[in-house]
Amino acid sequence: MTGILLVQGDITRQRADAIVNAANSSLLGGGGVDGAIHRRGGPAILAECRALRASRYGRGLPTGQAVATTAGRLGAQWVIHTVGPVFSADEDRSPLLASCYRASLRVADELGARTVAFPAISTGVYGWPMADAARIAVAAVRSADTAVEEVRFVLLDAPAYEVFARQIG
Ligand code: AR6
Repeated sequence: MTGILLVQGDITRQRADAIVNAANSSLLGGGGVDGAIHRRGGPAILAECRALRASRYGRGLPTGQAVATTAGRLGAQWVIHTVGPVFSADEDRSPLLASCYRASLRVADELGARTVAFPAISTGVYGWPMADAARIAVAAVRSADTAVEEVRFVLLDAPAYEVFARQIG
């Protein structure tokens, strides 16, 4: 069974087999978690992302999918990049958000990663309300068929941590 752990802090300070990046389709970096991961992880991550764009993902990584690179200087072996959906009040994109967690855990299984740290995907620049995102994230992880032993949600601030804590129950 996969254990779920909550941590408040900066995901780039975590030690885990894999750290998940809330990326965008370009895989070439951005703000938020993505910016922090590339800054602290160093240029090796971007080099592998560029190579992915030149090969398998010429059109970018589609929303809801995931792909791994080295973690560079981070305290992990791999970064798993996934692209969350932009929140929409008119359209239910929650299957895509759930897919980010499931696809990332599938990639983790392929790599043999046993501990995986996730940020709250789509809740920053992409505008997803935290409580709804937490509900989707926890349900997706709980229902995933995975060999990952520990999923750690790493929440930047206390309000986000509290929202996830309520969701875990
Ligand atoms: N550690 C943990 N959580 C963090 C950190 C950190 N270092 N930094 C931010 N958060 P976001 P998204 C929280 O915007 O919404 C980028 O430009 C943040 O408070 O990183 O999926 C990409 O390139 C929020 O709760 O990801 C994409 O273009 C959550 O992490 C776009 O943003 C996610 O915020 C992706 O947007």
